[in-house]
Amino acid sequence: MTTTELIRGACPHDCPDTCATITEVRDGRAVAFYADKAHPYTQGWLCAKVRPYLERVYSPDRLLHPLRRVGPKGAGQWERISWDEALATIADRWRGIIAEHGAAAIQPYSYSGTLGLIQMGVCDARLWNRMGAGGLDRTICCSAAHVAVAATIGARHGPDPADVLRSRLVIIWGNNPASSGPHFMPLLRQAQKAGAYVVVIDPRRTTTARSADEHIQPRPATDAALALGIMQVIFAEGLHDEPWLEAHSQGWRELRERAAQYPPERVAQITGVPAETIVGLARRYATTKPALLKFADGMQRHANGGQAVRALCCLPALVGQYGVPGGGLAYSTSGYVRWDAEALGHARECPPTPRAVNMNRIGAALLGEVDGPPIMSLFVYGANPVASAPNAGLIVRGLMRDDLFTVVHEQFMSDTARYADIVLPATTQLEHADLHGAYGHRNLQYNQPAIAPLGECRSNWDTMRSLAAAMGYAEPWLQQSAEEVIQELLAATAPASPYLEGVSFERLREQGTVPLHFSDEDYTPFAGGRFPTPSGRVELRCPAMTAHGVDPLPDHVPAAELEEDDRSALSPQPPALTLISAASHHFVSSSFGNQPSLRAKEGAPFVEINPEDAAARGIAHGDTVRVESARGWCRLRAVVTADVPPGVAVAPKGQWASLSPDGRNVNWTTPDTIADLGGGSSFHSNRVRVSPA
Ligand SMILES: Nc1nc2c(c(=O)[nH]1)N[C@H]1C(S)=C(S)[C@@H](COP(=O)(O)OP(=O)(O)OC[C@H]3O[C@@H](n4cnc5c(=O)[nH]c(N)nc54)[C@H](O)[C@@H]3O)O[C@H]1N2
Ligand SMILES: Nc1nc2c(c(=O)[nH]1)N[C@H]1C(S)=C(S)[C@@H](COP(=O)(O)OP(=O)(O)OC[C@H]3O[C@@H](n4cnc5c(=O)[nH]c(N)nc54)[C@H](O)[C@@H]3O)O[C@H]1N2
Ligand code: SF4
Ligand SMILES: [Mo]
Repeated sequence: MTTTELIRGACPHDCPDTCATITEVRDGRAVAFYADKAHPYTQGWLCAKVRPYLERVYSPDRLLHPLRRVGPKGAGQWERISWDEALATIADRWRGIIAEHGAAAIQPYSYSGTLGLIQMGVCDARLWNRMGAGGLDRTICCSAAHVAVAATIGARHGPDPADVLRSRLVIIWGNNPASSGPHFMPLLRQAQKAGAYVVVIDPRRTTTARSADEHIQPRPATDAALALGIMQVIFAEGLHDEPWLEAHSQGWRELRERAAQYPPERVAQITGVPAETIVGLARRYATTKPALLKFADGMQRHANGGQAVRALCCLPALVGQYGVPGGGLAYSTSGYVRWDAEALGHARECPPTPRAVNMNRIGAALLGEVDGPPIMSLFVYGANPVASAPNAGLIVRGLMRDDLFTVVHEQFMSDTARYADIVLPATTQLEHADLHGAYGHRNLQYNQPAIAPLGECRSNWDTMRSLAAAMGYAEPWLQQSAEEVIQELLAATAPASPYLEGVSFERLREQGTVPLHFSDEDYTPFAGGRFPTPSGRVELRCPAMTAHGVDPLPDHVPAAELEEDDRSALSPQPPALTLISAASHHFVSSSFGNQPSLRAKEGAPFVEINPEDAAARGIAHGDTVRVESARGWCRLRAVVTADVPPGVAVAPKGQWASLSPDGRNVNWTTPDTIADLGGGSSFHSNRVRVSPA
């Protein structure tokens, strides 16, 4: 008799929602996949991307065996080899490179194909530490915000998303949850129905903006000015919460002086937002409570993104909203559990990391921009830099280097895998174990493997273990099972973490989802005005910023590339546009960008352009256009729409270059300039010319 097993899991993709999933397994095959109804945030539904997950798992395009390149780099000619041969080849090459250049010349590159503690976290640490390989600064997504948030309020602590039901005002600032974290939307709708006023601040009229009570469209990269303008009005009209600021903040009088430089008229000039709108928003923010300010990482992917986030983090303090249920700041909940670093990486038993490469500069680094030896081997896993990292043309040039030995561990023949010397097949979430925190809610989830690995696929961790053995590393912490590593991490982390009270591996395995533990005192982040900063206060003036080379007070520093005056009096060309390339609705970064049903829904790669800008360039709706920056170009289909304001264009990230008609995607144009804080990315500080192709 055949029985059906129900296996609990967690969605591993880079999304704040970290949904709880159920896989139905019969005769070793997954036959159904759906949301866990018991999970408080998943609420029994999955997004359009992940609902058809079995299409991904059982796709005929899955890589099932190791491959060796037999033609020129990038030509797509492969022969199948065994894992033993692949591992021996890699270990041989690496030993040679280590002997000649040192282990710094071996560069791992990984990011958010999976957010699992094991497959993303431990796999970024143990093997590479043991080897003394080159470090990777994982800066592509959110590092400017992480530094700004940590410096200002001390930790990425955030409310339970359901607390929005207590809010009377919700300002969603540069965040598009309708696409990027959809489980927030039903709660937002419910809050709005109960009378909360919803404001969206985004240059683009997004799906989220469409349903707001008010949509404010600043010019890209002017958010710090807008926030300071709001502060100016609040201070000037005496609407600030002075007793709260006195008791719980540092530097509010200096911030008031800084804000005084941003009266509404000046801010209107910088941001393009009318002065009355700024005054209206400031008054509303200061007088409607509880007021929640929610932002995410999209708005900080600018050259000045760090300071913009600093400014946003100051706002709730001015109106005394930190620590108020339904008020405060909703950025991320990922800071509650800080996994014990030593258990994660065993760094103390290893040589020091010789250097680190900022992943935003991977193209330049491959072409020699490194301290010390050149990168001689690149090992990519859980990432697709050719599709997702900035200035892709430069990355491809780097990958074409004859003397570079590239290994890519992937589920699919991605834009990046195409340039590999060796391709290794990777498991999907249904085929491996992992533990997941979330950045949009406050639960831990265990992902139990539902089916055996397809073909010869191995998980990231099993691949690391195999590589460790091939290199002759005998440390037991390079050979444990994923389950053992999870137990080690829980045991090492729990004693110092009040939020892990009552969490055990047994409970996780049994229940799938276990909520973090909150006492009445710390249920609401920063309750009582307590902040885990050096001063114990919210640091409006933040001395630590000086070490980052940034003003200790938030300020608007224009994003250099966006300020270039490219209108020559002699040139008949229309001016360049600012190109935002934020989340697509049907992909997660480039993940899913090859899934036929989702590609059909997303449509051919497009760029949105305002009717005025289209007319000035002789572009009609549906035309193929050339989008070109100082770095490179790509061709996209023009969508002429008033959803984007004049001067701005929008081309979502995530399309695969190799599946696009011109073999390129939007990242051939994006800047690899480093942002003002945390080595962050600046994808959207991108000046492009758009012309008929
Ligand atoms: N469907 C889907 N979901 C995703 C992803 C995906 O690719 N697709 N990506 C995932 C990842 S990796 C992340 S980090 C999160 C990101 O989550 P979000 O930050 O919500 O997503 P983004 O679309 O990157 O950016 C949000 C908005 O910022 C706006 N924006 C850009 N520049 C500015 C600016 O200067 N000022 C303001 N105010 N707004 C600006 C964009 O127009 C965009 O609508 O989403 C995750 N979820
Ligand atoms: N233009 C533009 N580009 C952007 C952004 C933007 O706003 N604009 N946003 C950036 C952001 S926020 C992010 S987070 C990055 C994300 O960039 P990346 O981290 O490179 O993520 P993806 O492009 O989704 O590629 C992940 C790859 O990992 C593979 N994968 C999934 N699970 C596993 C696994 O378990 N093992 C292995 N070995 N492979 C696996 C998938 O098949 C996929 O090809 O993209 C950035 N790129
Ligand atoms: S991508 Fe996000 S919304 Fe979709 S299933 Fe995964 S966690 Fe849930
Ligand atoms: Mo991201």
